[in-house]
Amino acid sequence: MAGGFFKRLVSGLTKTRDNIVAGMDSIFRGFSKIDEDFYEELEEVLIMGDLGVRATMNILEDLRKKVKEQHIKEPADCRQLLIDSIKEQMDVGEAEYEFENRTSVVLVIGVNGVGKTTTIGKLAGKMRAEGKKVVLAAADTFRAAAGEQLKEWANRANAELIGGQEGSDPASVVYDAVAAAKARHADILLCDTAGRLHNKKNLMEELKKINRILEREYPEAYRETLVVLDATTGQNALAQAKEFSEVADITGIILTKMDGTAKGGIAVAIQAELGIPVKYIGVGETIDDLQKFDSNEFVNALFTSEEKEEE
Ligand SMILES: Nc1nc2c(ncn2[C@@H]2O[C@H](COP(=O)(O)OP(=O)(O)OP(=O)(O)O)[C@@H](O)[C@H]2O)c(=O)[nH]1
Ligand SMILES: [Mg+2]
Repeated sequence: MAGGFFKRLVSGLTKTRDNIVAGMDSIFRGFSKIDEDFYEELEEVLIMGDLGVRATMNILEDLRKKVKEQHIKEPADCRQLLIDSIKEQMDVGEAEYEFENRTSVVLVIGVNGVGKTTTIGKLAGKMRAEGKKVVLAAADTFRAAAGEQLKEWANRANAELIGGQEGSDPASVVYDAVAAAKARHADILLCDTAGRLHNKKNLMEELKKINRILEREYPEAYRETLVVLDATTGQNALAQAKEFSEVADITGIILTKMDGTAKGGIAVAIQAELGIPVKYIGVGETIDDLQKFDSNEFVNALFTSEEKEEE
């Protein structure tokens, strides 16, 4: 099971593990029987670990039921039941990556600073490495340096960039980018958007406009709308995901800054509460720091100690 990939995930989740699993294990060790106090302490660890209220309640309910049915007496015997239950909570079916194999448009949305532009750069790098033709649309015309930043990523990834003047209409940038993507027979068009729209109504209007252009100009393309969330913001990220799901048909989530955060449990909350798959996680600032997300693997990595992995 080792392998560099899993090892990196295990090591990236160190703080989250210290936050959640260490707390759980001390409860399993500290309690001699399964009573109300035991459940209450577990609840606190799960909530503090950013698993979210709903997932926490479901997990505990499931645990109580299994403890009863299987006549479990030892707190330590609950560990595996909890792991299984967390996995069940996160089950949203297998994440689909069809857009990677088809002619597609990926719209990347999220509030400012979460890592949209960086993630697009990483995705572009990944697709280019697979030999795909990639076009980037710099549809964040709101922030002065946004186009330049994406341009650097385009150079790094060796992808083509279509941009517009600062303050120009993002939908018109998307229009131009679609034309370019068609002319060059691109496999994938990645659209960066502005994170700084003053309110929900503006955001909704802008997304609507962009979607209209895509539907009209590029109906043959497979559509993917990914919301980028900063894992270090914990419950705030969950709230953002909810807001975006009200204004857009989200097909997946990208959780960034999973490296070094203690709040990785938010991945559980998002899948359990919203039923939207986390498709990628960002684990650093360089072009290679984007990984596909698999919840089983995530939970396994969370409950594996680094020492054990090295044995
Ligand atoms: N450690 C770490 N840093 C990241 C990750 N993803 C993005 N960042 C950093 O987060 C900061 C913001 O990233 P951007 O890509 O500019 O975020 P954005 O959402 O495009 O921001 P706006 O365009 O201002 O809305 C940068 O310093 C990135 O290097 C990640 O997975 N891990
Ligand atoms: Mg940006």
